[in-house]
Amino acid sequence: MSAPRDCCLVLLVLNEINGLKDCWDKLPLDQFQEVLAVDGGSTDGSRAFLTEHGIPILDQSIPGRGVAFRVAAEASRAERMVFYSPDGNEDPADIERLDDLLLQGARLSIASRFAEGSVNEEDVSPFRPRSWANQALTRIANTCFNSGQPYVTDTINGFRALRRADLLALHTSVKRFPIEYQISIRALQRGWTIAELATEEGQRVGGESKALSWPVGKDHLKVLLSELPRAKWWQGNKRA
Ligand SMILES: Nc1nc2c(ncn2[C@@H]2O[C@H](COP(=O)(O)OP(=O)(O)O)[C@@H](O)[C@H]2O)c(=O)[nH]1
Ligand SMILES: [Mg+2]
Repeated sequence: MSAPRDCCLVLLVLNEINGLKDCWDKLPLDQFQEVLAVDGGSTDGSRAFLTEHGIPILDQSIPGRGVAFRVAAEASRAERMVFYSPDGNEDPADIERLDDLLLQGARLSIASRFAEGSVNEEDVSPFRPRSWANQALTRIANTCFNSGQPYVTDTINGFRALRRADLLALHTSVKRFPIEYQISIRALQRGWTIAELATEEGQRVGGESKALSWPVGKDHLKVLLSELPRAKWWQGNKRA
């Protein structure tokens, strides 16, 4: 058997008992030196399920996925981290692939719902507001912050991996959902190699999405505005 990866598999959990039960046997837990759950305050039995399966649970003093990312990075001792949401949207088969991309030289790897060959949860419907908003925000991020990297097709999906020290060094500040957008923008600003794999996004298994479209969309715009002073053309103008 190969040695476990020097990588932490982080489970981001807020009331995901159905998703946890559904994906559990497909998670490559024995391949990871460390597996941690960050819980945003579940009351549906998710905590008991994780405890029964021997997974340490980290608590957050305030809710939000952004906070959860930092709680995990501060507690982990592994070199690399894969962030996984056990809600049915993310394919467990991609977990190790994301870490492989880091081992092959990427500084950030992302499971893309919009790369060629990928599937996203709205593909079943002709009306795809979430995909359109995601792709528009991704286009803006590339236009403003990507200088010479291949186009990043999904700057927003949370299913991703990076080195723990890199995550800490980005000094992220977002408390809620747009944490991934801030990470992607800051990685683009720094010219990091970003590798994507085409993923098949599944449908949510039970529970509810906590990402309400309009408030989350607004939060993404706020992140974008706060990062704009570091956009490439803005920096260019300042130097001129
Ligand atoms: N630890 C933690 N996890 C969260 C929080 N908010 C959402 N999550 C988890 O993040 C994942 C993605 O959330 P979800 O509502 O499905 O967002 P969507 O996939 O964009 O609709 C799920 O596994 C949630 O349980 C939070 O505040 N803290
Ligand atoms: Mg989800």
